Amino acid sequence: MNYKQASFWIITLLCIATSSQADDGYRLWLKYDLIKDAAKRDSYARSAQFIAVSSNGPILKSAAEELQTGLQGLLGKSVPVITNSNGKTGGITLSVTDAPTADGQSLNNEGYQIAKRQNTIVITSKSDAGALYGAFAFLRHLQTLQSIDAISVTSSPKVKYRMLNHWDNVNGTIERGYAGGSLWKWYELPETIDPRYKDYARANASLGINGTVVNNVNASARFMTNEYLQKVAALAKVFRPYGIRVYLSVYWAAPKTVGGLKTADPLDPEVRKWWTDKVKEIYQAIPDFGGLLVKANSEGEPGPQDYNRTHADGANMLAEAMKPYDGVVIWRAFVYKADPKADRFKAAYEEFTPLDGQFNKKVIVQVKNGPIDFQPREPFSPLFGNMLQTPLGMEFQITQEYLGFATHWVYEAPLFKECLDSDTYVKGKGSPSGAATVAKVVDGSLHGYPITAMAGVANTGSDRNWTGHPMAQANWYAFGRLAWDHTLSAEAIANEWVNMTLTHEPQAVKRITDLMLRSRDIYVDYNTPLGLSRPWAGVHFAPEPWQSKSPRPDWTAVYYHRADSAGVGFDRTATGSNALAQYRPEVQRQWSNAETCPLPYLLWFHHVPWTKKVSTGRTLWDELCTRFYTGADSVTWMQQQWAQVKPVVDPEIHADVTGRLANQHKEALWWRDAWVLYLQEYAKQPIPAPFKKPERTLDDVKKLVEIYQMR
Ligand code: GCV
Repeated sequence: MNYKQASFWIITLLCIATSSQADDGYRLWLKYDLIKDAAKRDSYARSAQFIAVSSNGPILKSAAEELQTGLQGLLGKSVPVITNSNGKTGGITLSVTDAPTADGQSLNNEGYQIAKRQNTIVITSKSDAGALYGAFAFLRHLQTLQSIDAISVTSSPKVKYRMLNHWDNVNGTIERGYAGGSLWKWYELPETIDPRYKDYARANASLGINGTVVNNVNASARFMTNEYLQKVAALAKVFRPYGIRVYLSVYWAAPKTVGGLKTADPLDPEVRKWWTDKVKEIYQAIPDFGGLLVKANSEGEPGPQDYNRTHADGANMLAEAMKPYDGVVIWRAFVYKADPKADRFKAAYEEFTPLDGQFNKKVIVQVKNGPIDFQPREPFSPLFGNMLQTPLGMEFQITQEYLGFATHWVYEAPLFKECLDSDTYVKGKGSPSGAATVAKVVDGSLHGYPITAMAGVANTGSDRNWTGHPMAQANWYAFGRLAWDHTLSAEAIANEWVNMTLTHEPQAVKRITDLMLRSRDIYVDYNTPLGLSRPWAGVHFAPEPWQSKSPRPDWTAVYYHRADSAGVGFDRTATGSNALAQYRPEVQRQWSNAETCPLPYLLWFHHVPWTKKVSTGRTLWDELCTRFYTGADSVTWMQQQWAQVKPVVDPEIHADVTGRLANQHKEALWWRDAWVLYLQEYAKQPIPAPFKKPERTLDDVKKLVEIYQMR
């Protein structure tokens, strides 16, 4: 071997060695790396000698294929798929049956049971999709190193439609996307199918997500053309074997833009016919099409109100068109008008509660978790306590529009849980006693809604690791797990995800889980503590609490925090906008008194004097400063915790997160300084000890922010 050949081999071997170590995050939580503990591997392998599948349907095929891939990776052995076990034991059987489960536990159509019977793992379900979810749940069991000796898991989804909403545009950009461009290559579809589409479907199916709205709610009319429907149909074909149905966002004026009609009035017979024909065309292209999502008369989008019709008129017209098919209409309640005197907080309630009971039974009204817009901390939307006759779907935002984009590490499960576990105090059929939580409204158990839904605005993009920030994968994961079962705890989900994605080392698992669980409160502390909200302008990233100029008052920052020489916060009690009246009396009682209102919501509902003592014993000003300073300092704690786990986390992921945390710290200080220097101009109070006055001036911070606004 000459010198050239030798160096070629050295470089090649080095490359192989490094690439087999480095983890680019593409595999998400479906890593299936070889389990290091040989005894554990052997114990699993004894029950994984074959995979028996009774039929060859596409979804069952996916389930068997996933089990094969997973077992190959985790156990390092190839497991055959057979169609009939012929009484053999020691394998895994996927059994789709209508018969009751062995122990009589009930399953709904997509649920599964995993049990060990005579040395065989039996995954029982009523549908092929249930078997697929059971297969993923079994793999999760192995990935989290749990014993399968007496495995007994029974699980059914609590919500029927569990979906991602992609705000992806036809030109490949994503509205509020921070992980690259769109996953969907519209210009290449339908002829070219990116293999990534299948991995996207696998990841979603592993969580039980069964629907995806592929285009932005600020919708393009193009999706209502046959040209684009063929592209969407090609995606649907890839997703189908994973139990995922495709949905489309609707541009309300499509009958005009695409159909050449003079109007989009929902009561116009020609418009109605146009939609009936269009829906028929959609189902011809995509027989299992899931339904239509509509943002109407919101933020400049057209809608039925343009013709003096109501949201119900619009939704019901589409529902009529959908009548022959197994699909739904999802109508968003995210509406507010540019009224300088109004409180935006109240808008959705005011427009939608008068329509309760007027919607067609195929309609779900999709409500954002809070009344404003996905803020780092919001009280639950009052609609959840006030639409007893209308199925309300939950809309969470997974993408971190207001949570630091892909720079800040914020684990969102505590945010989702906080809303889901909030008590609306509404009386329902399902739970006249006990907490009437938002979750029970959404899952239909309280009012007996026939259809139920939970949606998450996706944080996926074309970045190799899907979500930009590697830790943001946990937010996709957590959304999916909670959409399946909202009773899971944020901690249990984090623990599962860390084990599957980062490390099994117990101390590191605990450290990372703790870090995740605190991360959202830390962000809130340096960003919008005590119920401050929406301190941003256009980009929703840089602090701009001073921003007061906009064509619309409700698009300024000062509209929300209302800082003045007397104090800060939005008075939403009876002396102010009285938005509190939209909640049940029990909720009003908790929040209407500034003395007893929980601190996290204080400035959402009260304009509080700077020197007023709050429940911690500090004055409001001191408490705010304490939050801003300790919040920003806590990012240093996050950095220290993360540094500790370096030996047991993949080096590429570790380095990536280390860089992002450094950035987060820099920006947290920036948030802190922007807020305290700005508010100090009104509060006229010193920064309390032991905190030190920022070294920069308010002008310095404003200049920094200007950079982020430059074109
Ligand atoms: C898709 C917020 C976002 C918009 C988004 C809108 C909505 O206002 O900033 O980008 O538009 O919510 O949810 O419709």
